[in-house]
Amino acid sequence: MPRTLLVLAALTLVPRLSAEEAVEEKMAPPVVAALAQDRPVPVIVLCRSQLLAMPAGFDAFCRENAGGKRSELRREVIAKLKALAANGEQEAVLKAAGAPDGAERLWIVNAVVATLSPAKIRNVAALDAVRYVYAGTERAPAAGPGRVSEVIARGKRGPFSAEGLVVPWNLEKIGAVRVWKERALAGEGVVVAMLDAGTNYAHEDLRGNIWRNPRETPNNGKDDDGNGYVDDLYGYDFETGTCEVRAAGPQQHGTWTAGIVAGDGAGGTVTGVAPRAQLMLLKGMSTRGAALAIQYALEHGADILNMSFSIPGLGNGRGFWRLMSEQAVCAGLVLVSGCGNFQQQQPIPVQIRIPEGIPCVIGAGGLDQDLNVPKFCSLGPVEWASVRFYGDHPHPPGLTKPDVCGFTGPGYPVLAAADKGYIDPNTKIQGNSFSSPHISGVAALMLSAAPELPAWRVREILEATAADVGEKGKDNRTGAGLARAWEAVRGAEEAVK
Ligand SMILES: [Ca+2]
Ligand SMILES: [Ca+2]
Ligand SMILES: [Ca+2]
Repeated sequence: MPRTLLVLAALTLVPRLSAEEAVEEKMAPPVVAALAQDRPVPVIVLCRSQLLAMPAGFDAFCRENAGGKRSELRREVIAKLKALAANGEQEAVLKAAGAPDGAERLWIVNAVVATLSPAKIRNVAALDAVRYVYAGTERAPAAGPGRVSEVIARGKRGPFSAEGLVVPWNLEKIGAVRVWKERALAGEGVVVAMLDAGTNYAHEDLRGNIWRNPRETPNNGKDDDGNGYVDDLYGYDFETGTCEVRAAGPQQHGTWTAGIVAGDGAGGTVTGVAPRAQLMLLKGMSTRGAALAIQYALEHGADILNMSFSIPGLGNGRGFWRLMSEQAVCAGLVLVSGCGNFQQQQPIPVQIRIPEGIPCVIGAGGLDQDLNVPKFCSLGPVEWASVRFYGDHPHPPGLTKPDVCGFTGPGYPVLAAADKGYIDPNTKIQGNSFSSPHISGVAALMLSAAPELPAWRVREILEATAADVGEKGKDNRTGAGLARAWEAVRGAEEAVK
């Protein structure tokens, strides 16, 4: 048979999608389901052009930039991402959507967040400029100015010393104490962004370490630095559209996690792995909130993003998170997330969720004081075979997670909700929300020693220097084992020599 006829024969065998089916193929199943209900739906529209190919682009980028400097990568990658976001595809989306109120253009991924009617979603999905329409979770809040409740005076800080302070076992066992003492490193020059539920920045053990937006005048009702956010002094709450990021009430998740990163012992007990790191305070734990938070963190100089939360059931939306995370890591942001507390509630391979199940996100598993895995800790592996545009890591065997372990508690003090004091002994509060800031703290010590270390190397070095636990080698209960700050700092220094 002549070659052309063979090709024609092959073509006729492929079932042809109708135009309508082809458009629906570009929508996540929850979006398709919502179309039938004839009401506006929050969506995230993924445009055609992206920095990284899915799934292989991230590993290729890391290989090509193995000798890169983190500060240069940040500048270059942000510039490339912003150029992609301005290439006309987002304009085409907004036009096809009828310029909807409240639409937000992103650049960390070339995408548009909007709430659209079914007819407009069909218009948008039909565009060549659109690769996929993910389900969104919320409408953009009507931004209110808000106020920060206290403007903390900045004092000069001397070098960190734990002399005369109580230092709990978890900081000793993870190796932080040795790094402070022998290397005089405590996270100096490193900004850790906390994407959490609000933090009591007035706590005496945190207030010396709260990051401040240097070009924003607080509480004047103006966006002084022109970044789109009014009075964002310590960070921003992307969920409610206000600058106030202080936690209220007795359950202060964000105060506990912040304390484990950088509690400096001003009240007598050191709680933080990196007591001279600075904390940028961000809120917004949805897909939209996290995208805006990551953009903010990158543009305002954060080095690490701690995410002590976990989102189930995102379906193909996991792919959006993975692309966003990979592009953020390329731009020099170290991403850390606790592996969750769902061992007895959900099956493998979905116990470890988003963001901690993403390959480039450092998934922090948990150990107790005796290096046993508490029975609530989520276990790996994680599958990616079902996720649109990725399709790698089929289960079994899946992607091995966690990556490395911190301590879940209880048994060490955490910060009290009031402006001073500790919950000590900490007999009840525990979880992988606490494992994560241990790892963020160790990462802060590493970047304090080696600021130009590319972000993806942090996970590799943490794993290579961890103390193996349980089954030999990296395993699905404890990852590479317990993080060791001293060895990780040395590894980071070695890597940038
Ligand atoms: Ca501002
Ligand atoms: Ca202002
Ligand atoms: Ca092991």
